[in-house]
Amino acid sequence: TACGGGGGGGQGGDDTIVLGFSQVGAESGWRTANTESIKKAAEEAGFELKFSDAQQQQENQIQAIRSFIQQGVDVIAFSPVVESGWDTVLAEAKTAGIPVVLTDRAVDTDQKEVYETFLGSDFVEEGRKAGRWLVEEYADSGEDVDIVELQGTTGSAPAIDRKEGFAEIIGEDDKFEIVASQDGDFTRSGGQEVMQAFLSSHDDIDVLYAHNDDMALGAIESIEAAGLEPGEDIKIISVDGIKDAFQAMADGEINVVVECNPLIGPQLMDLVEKVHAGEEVEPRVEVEEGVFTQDQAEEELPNRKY
Ligand code: GYE
Repeated sequence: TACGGGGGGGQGGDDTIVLGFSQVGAESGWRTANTESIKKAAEEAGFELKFSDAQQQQENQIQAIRSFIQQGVDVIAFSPVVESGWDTVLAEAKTAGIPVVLTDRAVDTDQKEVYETFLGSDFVEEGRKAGRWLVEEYADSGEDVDIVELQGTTGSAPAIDRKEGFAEIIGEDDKFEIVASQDGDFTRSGGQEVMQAFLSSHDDIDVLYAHNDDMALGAIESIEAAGLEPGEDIKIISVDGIKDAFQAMADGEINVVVECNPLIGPQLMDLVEKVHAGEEVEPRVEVEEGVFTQDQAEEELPNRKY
């Protein structure tokens, strides 16, 4: 009857909540922190967690969800790698009577009531915050500002929304132009390779907007390799706020980071418990986040938890 010590492998009693979680992958510092937060919070909540890593492939996620359904877990949660293509498997979970909670990334569906709630950030707003910083930074300049954009995984909610929010704000002034925009898959190597290609086809890049820190950090290597100074010759805006990006900001290499908080494990477990108990939950639960610039980086660095 002891309910402590979830890590020991012994299955809890009948009332232990079994949660199946399908994670996107391990593509970024953000994702690693997110996974740790979820595992720790599940353990603290006394849930049995079945965790599956999809290695950024939708097929793997669909397979994992089907296997959770087969095993008859109590609740399924997942962070969908891309927005579309979920209708069938979500309908299967619904038919099986297993509630689904979306975390971090949203899905695009017309189906009604196929998931209980979505816990995550407002990615459009993150893109707007990035755009607002840029507009302010170049407020006194009459010259054209040539921007390159490193997009996150094609078809993923954060890539679609961060692009949209940013474009909405910079679109208010003609001097801003996105001269190239490409998928770097949210990874350091992706950022490095795509930035290298951008640099070889464009001579006058003023700004890099990267949809996450890992791509920005990869891009910094290519900018340096091209004999340019990141943060000076090319201003860099990125999203997430991992420690390495704060270090790069403190070193003057990244100019601004829009925060996206991955530490959503405790909020997720809370929602899982509620939907399991059949309680009403809000259809959308948001995460709080800020914007940080170089002058705050040094001071904020010791406070960063991811
Ligand atoms: O920004 C990126 C990660 O979905 C918000 O995924 C998440 C994004 C995050 O790979 O670093």
